[in-house]
Amino acid sequence: MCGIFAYINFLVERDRKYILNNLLVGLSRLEYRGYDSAGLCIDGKNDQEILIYKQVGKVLALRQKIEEDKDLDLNKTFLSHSGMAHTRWATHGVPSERNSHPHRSDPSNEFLVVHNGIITNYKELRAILEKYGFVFESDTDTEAVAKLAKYIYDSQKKAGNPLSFTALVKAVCKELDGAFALIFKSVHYPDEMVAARRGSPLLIGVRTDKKMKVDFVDVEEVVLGEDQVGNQQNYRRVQSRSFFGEDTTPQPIEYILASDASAIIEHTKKVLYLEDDDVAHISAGDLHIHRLRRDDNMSSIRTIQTLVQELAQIQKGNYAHFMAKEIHEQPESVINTMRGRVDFNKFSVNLGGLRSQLTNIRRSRRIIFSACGTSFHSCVATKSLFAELTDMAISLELSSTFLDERLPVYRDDVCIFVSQSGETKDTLLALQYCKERGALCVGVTNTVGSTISRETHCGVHINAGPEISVASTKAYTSQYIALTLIALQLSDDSHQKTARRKEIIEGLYSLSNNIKKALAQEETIKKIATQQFKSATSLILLGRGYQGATCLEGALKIKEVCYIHAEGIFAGELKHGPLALIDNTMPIILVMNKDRHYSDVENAFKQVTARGGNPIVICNEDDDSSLFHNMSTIRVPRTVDALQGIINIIPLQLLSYHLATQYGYNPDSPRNLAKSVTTA
Ligand code: UD2
Ligand code: GLU
Ligand code: MG
Repeated sequence: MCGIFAYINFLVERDRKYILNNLLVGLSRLEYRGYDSAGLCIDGKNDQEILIYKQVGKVLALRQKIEEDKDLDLNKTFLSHSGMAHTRWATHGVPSERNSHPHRSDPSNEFLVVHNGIITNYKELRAILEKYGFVFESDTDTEAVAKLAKYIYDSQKKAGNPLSFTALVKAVCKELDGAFALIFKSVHYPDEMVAARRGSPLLIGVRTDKKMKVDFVDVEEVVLGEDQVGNQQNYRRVQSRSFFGEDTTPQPIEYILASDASAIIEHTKKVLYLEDDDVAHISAGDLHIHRLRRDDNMSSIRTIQTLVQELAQIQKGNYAHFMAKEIHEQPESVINTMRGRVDFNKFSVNLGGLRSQLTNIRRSRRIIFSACGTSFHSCVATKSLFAELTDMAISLELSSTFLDERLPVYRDDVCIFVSQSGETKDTLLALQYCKERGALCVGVTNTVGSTISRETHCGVHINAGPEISVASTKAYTSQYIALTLIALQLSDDSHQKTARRKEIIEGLYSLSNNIKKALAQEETIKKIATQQFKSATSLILLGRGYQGATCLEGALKIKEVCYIHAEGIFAGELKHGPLALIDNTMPIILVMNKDRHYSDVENAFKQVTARGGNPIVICNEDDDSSLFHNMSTIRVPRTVDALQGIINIIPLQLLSYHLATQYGYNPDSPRNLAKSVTTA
């Protein structure tokens, strides 16, 4: 993770040289975490002017750039001042000056923001803000935060309801999804600063001679309110913690905010770790910690209400359903999963979330995967690659049966838990079971701050963005990639496997384009749904090797949203039973790729057609086999065997979507199902 450092002096006279040096040294203490660019902001000729400096590369380069600014008066002194700095590890947009932080609300720098983490709904926010006339200058998710601050500030002021800095930041944070440590600075609130966090660390150090309360006891104001049914016994805590005692005489004081204690420790040993959803306000030497939620006043602000409504509308984009939107988002979501993690020039993978545990994972005796539903299928899909690359014993357990069977788990096991929401109850219970037995627990989740993400020892966020449709689509492809990345990283100490790793990383590089090509088959697939499968009541999906998982997942999609019985079958099993089901009335999909299982699948094809079966074949674009000359085919681009399943699942997602809509079902909320299954 990259870094944030901020410094505020109050009634302690400091010259600009001191302030700048403080910020730059602070950043250099965070350098060990890795970053691709750096930036900072300080006050200009007065506190109505903010100067911003940004540079790609090292903190030293930023320092040199600032030193080259001959107009900058380094001797100018400030009795009170707030400045902030950032090292960036890009998640959205390439490392470049324009994408470096701080980001601003507008050309006159009214609001400045530094951010660690990812705002997953930035696109929707950006679309709205652009509609209101904001002109974006970067490709980052962060910029939307700065612009949103100005938008809310301006509109509340116009409505005769000017907001305090804290109230403003709260209003902004409530609209943000994802993970953040954020610091705001504004010309409207000179010498003040507001910091907020959710999911990404942030702490505050204080340097003062003033006597502090040793511990930060909650100042609890109990307000008697009415709950929704009118019972007058609903206590509400007004959560604002004051840092000091009753003495309110202004005293000289300095604050240091950072994402990591290593940058604070040389200034002070008195630090306070912010918790998730804390909002810290520093003003006139005082620090107040507020809570983001429970401030009911905010929800009555009109601008924000309209914003929320528009957000919901815009979220669906031009699609009729979230499921369609999410299927079509995949060329982009797969890139987000890899962003900042894969170096396509050096053919290497670097997962920040696993770094500290890599040696332990490599030393372990076996890997156990545990998940449910689609997440389980992503484990099935990547299992053989794990075995191939890591040479470790691999086992795969449905979370619910894991507990039913009370399987033995040992201290030298690594258990990988996969869950989109990070709240899946069965998986969470399996996690607790393995943790109690001393296994190293690794999470693969889409939701930063979720229970599984917090309870696991380490893990990887798949960064697919919010998935709203109950039927999972983009989370599957991103889980598939995240697991592939873990396997690649675990094997990067093996020279033997270099060529194989390279081949897969090349496949990852062209994945997004290949998904686009698969999506371009939509009309063909729609025709199959509306013509060939129109009255299907049952469906069989056949495949082998890597494509077994594709068939299981494709069948699950069809069950979930079309309410048709569908079954994914490993083709090697045909003759052991399922062949009895085949006749000329049974709808069949056969997945047949040019990989080492091709001839085996050819056999399955023959077995099926010999019994009157008329399968629809999902095959590669370049497959000119005469076998299925007269059959319906869905042609997809060819990629490396281990990734082919990511491409192949696209037509099946589209097929289930179009089948569901032609029956008049709403695929976003299938009957009897909930998005995240939080009951066991
Ligand atoms: C982190 C930041 C990212 C960016 C990047 C820069 C967050 C959430 N991510 O991404 O925005 O700044 O660093 O290097 O701030 N974890 C679990 N269980 C799980 C998933 C994750 O314990 O199920 C842990 C993981 O071990 C790590 C942290 O959560 O300590 C963040 O995981 P990540 O995958 O988001 O990490 P990374 O380095 O890709
Ligand atoms: N998501 C932000 C960006 O890409 C912040 C990344 C970071 O944590 O440095 O600019
Ligand atoms: Mg000042």
